[in-house]
Amino acid sequence: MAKEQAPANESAPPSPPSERYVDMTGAQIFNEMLLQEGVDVLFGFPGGAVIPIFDVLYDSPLRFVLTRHEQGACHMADGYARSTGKVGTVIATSGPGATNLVTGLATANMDSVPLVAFTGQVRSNLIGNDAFQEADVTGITRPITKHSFLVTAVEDLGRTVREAFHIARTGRPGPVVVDIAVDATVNRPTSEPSTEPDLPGYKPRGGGHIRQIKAAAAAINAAERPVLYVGGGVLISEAADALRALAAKGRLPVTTTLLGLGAVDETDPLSLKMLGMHGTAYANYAVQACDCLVAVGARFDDRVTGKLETFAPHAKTIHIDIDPASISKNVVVDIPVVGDAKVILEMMLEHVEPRDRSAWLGQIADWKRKYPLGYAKDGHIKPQEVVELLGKLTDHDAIVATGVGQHQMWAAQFYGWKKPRQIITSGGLGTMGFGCPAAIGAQLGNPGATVLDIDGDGNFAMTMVEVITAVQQNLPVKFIVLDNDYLGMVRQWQDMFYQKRYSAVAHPCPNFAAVAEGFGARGMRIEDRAELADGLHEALRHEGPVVVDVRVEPEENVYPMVATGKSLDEMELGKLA
Ligand SMILES: Cc1ncc(C[n+]2csc(CCOP(=O)(O)OP(=O)(O)O)c2C)c(N)n1
Ligand SMILES: [Mg+2]
Repeated sequence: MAKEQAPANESAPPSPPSERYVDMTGAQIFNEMLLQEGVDVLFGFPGGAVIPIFDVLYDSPLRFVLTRHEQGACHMADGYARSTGKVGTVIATSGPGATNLVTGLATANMDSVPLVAFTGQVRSNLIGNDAFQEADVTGITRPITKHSFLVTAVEDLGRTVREAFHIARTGRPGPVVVDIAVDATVNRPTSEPSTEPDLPGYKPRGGGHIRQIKAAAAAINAAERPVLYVGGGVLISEAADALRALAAKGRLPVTTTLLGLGAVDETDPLSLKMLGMHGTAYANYAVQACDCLVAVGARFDDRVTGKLETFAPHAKTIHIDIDPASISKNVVVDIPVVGDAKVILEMMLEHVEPRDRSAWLGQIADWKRKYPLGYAKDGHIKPQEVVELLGKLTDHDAIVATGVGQHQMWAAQFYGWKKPRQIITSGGLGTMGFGCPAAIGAQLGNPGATVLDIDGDGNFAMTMVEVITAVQQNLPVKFIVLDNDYLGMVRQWQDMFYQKRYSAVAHPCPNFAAVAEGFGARGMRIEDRAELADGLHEALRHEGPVVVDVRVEPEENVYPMVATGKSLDEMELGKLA
């Protein structure tokens, strides 16, 4: 645990450590920069090249969270960042410590999550010599980060750390690596260095162009069947209120991507829930029938569009995004608006007019009645009913991390989302093992909140070692494993497209409850529907971390499903109740 800061002596102020960076070691400057940036939690794992930094952390008011694996640390920083909107921070040593961050960095990069990762590097005069625990970390991480820096001189350290935070949190956010040669942490600067960011070539966009905004509003006003298609960018830019106001004023139905869940309250009649491969039938039908599609902070991912050539075939498309590289990348759009979603939506609100859309909304209500999300509640416990119950028992108000697979889709479909930053999930990279550590990071950033990890057995087995971290940090995360003994999503594809030839998907698991007890957490195992509601209720009431191994129907499939290469309206609907 980090130490408490020594209380200030009011009568006779102690001579403070010099405030001049020239008197500090690089490691002390590093600590000072993190404090100035408002960092309160740093996740990570030590090693030779970062011992000087850890020596300073020993006395720092920063809370350092020692994880069991660097991948866990990176996902924790990610969960912290997604759930709070602040920059997450992680530190690892050179070589293997740094390479263990790679999956976490790529995960954050694909989902535009602001992270700063500090990695130790070998002594600067040894770089390139195949020194012990040397890896070309800036080279390895450049394609999977927003930016990466190598610091070899202590004079550059403070400024570079601040530049990293600036780049991570502004524009389209993303992960930034600062690779620091060990001598830059041990040495003191030769003269007083500036710590002001100096990035003349970096100019993130602000608000959008008024002409484009007016054109977009005019297209919406002229439309008979508009749909708002909302991605994670809306949550990142804190634009949910503006979006809700716009939808209400224009009577505009809203569908969201996986990362956009929570941008609208799903109980609002204007909500179509999620679209895409496992989206609702009514969202997909609406997109295919709409005459104006307004994409906000979304990137036309292939899991959303299905067959590109037939995606939203009748629509005039408007695309609001802060990243100009996202515009017309997959779908050529009619009206691009580049800039911050919140600023643009607030401006658009003035120009979008109230319209009677009862015919269109009536059609949508009809689809909702005909094709609701559903499942048959027979036989074994169904994974969908576990998610539904969790939604009810937590008043749809918990922060929910997930792994990747069937359970992730059921969480998305059945929890009942109502607010931003509620779902913490790996959308772009689809990283198995994300849920457990991300939930821990989210709990650290939201001490009073109920935080769940709705996980799959395969995912949980990958990173459940971090339950030990939750125990040590005394974090009351509820890990709910939808345990179907299968790598279920892969099994589903083999079931539907490979004649049930189940190759390498049977995934017999340990008794997760027993393992959890071994880790010092509470463990529970639920096999019977009769025990389900009480069991979950008890788990939620438990004050510490708890792992609930829920044995669910092994061969349940996720529906609706748009098979690869099919259009959105060519869904397999399955047995919708
Ligand atoms: C690191 C990683 N490896 C492999 C995959 C491919 N994959 C996606 S879902 C999945 C199965 C997940 O199994 P489980 O955790 O049991 O969840 P379920 O689908 O059964 O709910 C696999 C192997 C992935 N997404 N990430
Ligand atoms: Mg499974």
